[in-house]
Amino acid sequence: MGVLGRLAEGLKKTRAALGQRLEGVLSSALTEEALEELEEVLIGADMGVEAALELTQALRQARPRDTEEAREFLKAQALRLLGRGQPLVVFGQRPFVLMVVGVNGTGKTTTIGKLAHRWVSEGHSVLLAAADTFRAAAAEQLELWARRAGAQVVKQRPGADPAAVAFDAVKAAQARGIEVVIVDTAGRLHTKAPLMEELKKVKRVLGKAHPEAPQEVLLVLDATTGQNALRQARMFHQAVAVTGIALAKLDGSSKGGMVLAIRKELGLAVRLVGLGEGLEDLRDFDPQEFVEGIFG
Ligand SMILES: Nc1nc2c(ncn2[C@@H]2O[C@H](COP(=O)(O)OP(=O)(O)OP(=O)(O)O)[C@@H](O)[C@H]2O)c(=O)[nH]1
Ligand SMILES: [Mg+2]
Repeated sequence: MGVLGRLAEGLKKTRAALGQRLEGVLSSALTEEALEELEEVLIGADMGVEAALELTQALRQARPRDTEEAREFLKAQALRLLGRGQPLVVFGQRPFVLMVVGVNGTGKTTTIGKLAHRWVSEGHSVLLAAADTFRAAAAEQLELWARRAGAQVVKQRPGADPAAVAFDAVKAAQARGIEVVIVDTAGRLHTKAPLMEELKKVKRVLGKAHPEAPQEVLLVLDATTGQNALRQARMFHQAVAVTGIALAKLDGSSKGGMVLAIRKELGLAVRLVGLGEGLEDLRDFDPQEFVEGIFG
């Protein structure tokens, strides 16, 4: 790892994709034509039309004197759009309950394993709820992560009601004085209404086990999916009021610009990024480092 941290390292592909074209535009006289090209470059980097327009418009008005000034201005605007970092922290009346949702295979269970490891390392007691009762071997996968992290698990037989597992997990945590419950849910397509209803039920039932629960609802998006992830986010947000995003697989993605689209178009903050498959490969999303990482 160099001067740049792991997040900026993970943004290597995004930076490379943006690379020369951005360089070309910024080093030209910023004519209207060049600004239009910039807009295209930003949209091509998955920042979404709205964020791309906003950044370009700001640059149009700023009339920077040279490339460096243009780049710094772009960074400042992107940073303004992102706002301050919002790390995911344990809070509220015990237990703190985090519900984790998302489409199939985005990285939910892996992110939960990494989070459990982090919170256990910080001295919290953690219990994982295997509310993915749909996929065979989902509970075993979660148990494996729990063992690695030093967390407990509550599970039931395959096919059990996920809301019942979630409820039991919170009750078990209360009985055992555990501080954190992380609820793993089955991957589901945002377009399948009955599955989204099931998710709403899990959330409702968590509220019956503990009046504050779930204190956070984390949507895990796959950073390699780009604009489709935005559609997913919209539907999940509608169903269960997402409070934050974890962007997994950023290490293999050239679409890191989607962080800006998520913020601008959905008003949701990326709180965590996944940078690999290991226990330690999770970082808080740091807007400053992100902006340096993509505009370099
Ligand atoms: N490179 C990389 N791979 C990741 C990351 N996060 C998850 N993965 C991989 O993505 C695959 C799917 O991860 P899971 O955690 O099982 O995803 P899931 O959302 O729980 O999947 P379902 O429960 O089937 O919906 C696994 O092979 C993980 O190792 C990441 O940040 N970087
Ligand atoms: Mg899973």
